[in-house]
Amino acid sequence: MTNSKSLIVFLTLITAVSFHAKGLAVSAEGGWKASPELAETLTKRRPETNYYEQAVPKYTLPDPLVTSDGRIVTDARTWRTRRRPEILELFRTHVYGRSPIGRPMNMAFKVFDLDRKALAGLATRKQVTVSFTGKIGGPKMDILIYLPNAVKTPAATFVLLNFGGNHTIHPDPAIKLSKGWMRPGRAGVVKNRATEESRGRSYLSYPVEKILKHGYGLATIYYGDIDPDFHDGFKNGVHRVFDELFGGKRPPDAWGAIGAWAWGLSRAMDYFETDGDIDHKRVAVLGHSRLGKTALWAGAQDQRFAIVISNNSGCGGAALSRRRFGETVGRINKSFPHWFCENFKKYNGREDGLPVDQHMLIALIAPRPVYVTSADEDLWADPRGEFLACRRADRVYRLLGVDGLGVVQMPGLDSPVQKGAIGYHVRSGSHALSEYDWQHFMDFADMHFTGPRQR
Ligand code: GTR
Repeated sequence: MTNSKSLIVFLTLITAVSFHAKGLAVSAEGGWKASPELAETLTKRRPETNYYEQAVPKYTLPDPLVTSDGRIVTDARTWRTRRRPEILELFRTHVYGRSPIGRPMNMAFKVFDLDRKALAGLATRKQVTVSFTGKIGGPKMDILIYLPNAVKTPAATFVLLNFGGNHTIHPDPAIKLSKGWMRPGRAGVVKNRATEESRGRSYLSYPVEKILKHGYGLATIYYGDIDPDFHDGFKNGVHRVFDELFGGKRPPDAWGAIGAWAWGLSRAMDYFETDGDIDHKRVAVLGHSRLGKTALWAGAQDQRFAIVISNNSGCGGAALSRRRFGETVGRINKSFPHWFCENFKKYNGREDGLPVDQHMLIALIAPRPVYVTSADEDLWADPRGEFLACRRADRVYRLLGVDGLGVVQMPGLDSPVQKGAIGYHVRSGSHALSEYDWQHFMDFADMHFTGPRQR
């Protein structure tokens, strides 16, 4: 290398380092920015994906406060009676599909485990089988519930679906080992079935003791109980049984897997309403990633969920589709053809044609509190797109008389915004559900549930 060449390399390196340092300083003060180095690395891995802010196309979002026939919504009543139902219908028709409405007629609950001195006396543990049709051999799910013994019941409770089976969230040997079909690649999964090896393997994402000590209950369900996460033409899980009840035909707006998982969360809520130890008026539904998309859709449809939390939900979750940053509609429908309804595929590569965008999904939750998180390294899920969806939902919250997000600028890294009914943070690190996230969910719940310990 000649001297002048090495000088150029040296100067470029210095500039890159100072640019990076400056980038960090800027994000601490005035808003998070994706690391350019990370964007470059990810682009090399997936050249067809956009990871650069400057390459986000110009787009116009549909206005949550203008009805499809052009009327401006200026009062809460018109929102509730006209615009909200209209938006809900649009999401059913074009995105997630239509699920059976309400509680199935013969659904039955069976508490098959009750231990009031679980986890060395810290908790009451219950395990409940929900038989969706009440028929032997019919589809069913198991709910694992831990309730804090130190607070008076009924307890405010977090409910979430899990990826690996209930037994993966904690080493407690009494948790029933999940028998359902599992996606390959998870620790302790052999031939698509869980083994004892997988017990407690996901405990880092479920700080059970911490949640209980804080005064909250925790309920969780293996998502594959409701619908196994692979494309089988909707023959297994709850789809087949309930599709049959509706004549066996699957129209282009029939429910996909996310619709089914969200429906399962509502069935868990049906159970909570019957359990005197759970405060069903103070249930927060949450989920990570694909299950974050699910939590948002569950909370949007079922207003019994008092708080809704989306962790790194990305495309088809909290992120605005029109930005086409990271995962896109076309990409997600290709990788996971069973998640959304058939109609959603019409918008592959034509996001601007969608009559909704994801800020309207958040608006459907209003005025109930909603918390959205992103992770610094999770550019696939488009952190800025997730923040912007919150910001664009803010007007609906304000129309309904509550403070929404309360900020215009994206906050810096690890600087949560938790002032109003819309909470948001972008945390250091990668795509995951972490203890940091839980800490902020609990703080947020304390604020909106008037504190679990004051009872
Ligand atoms: C990815 C998918 C994301 C997200 C994630 C997950 O493969 O592209 O939309 O849902 O899976 O659920 O872990």
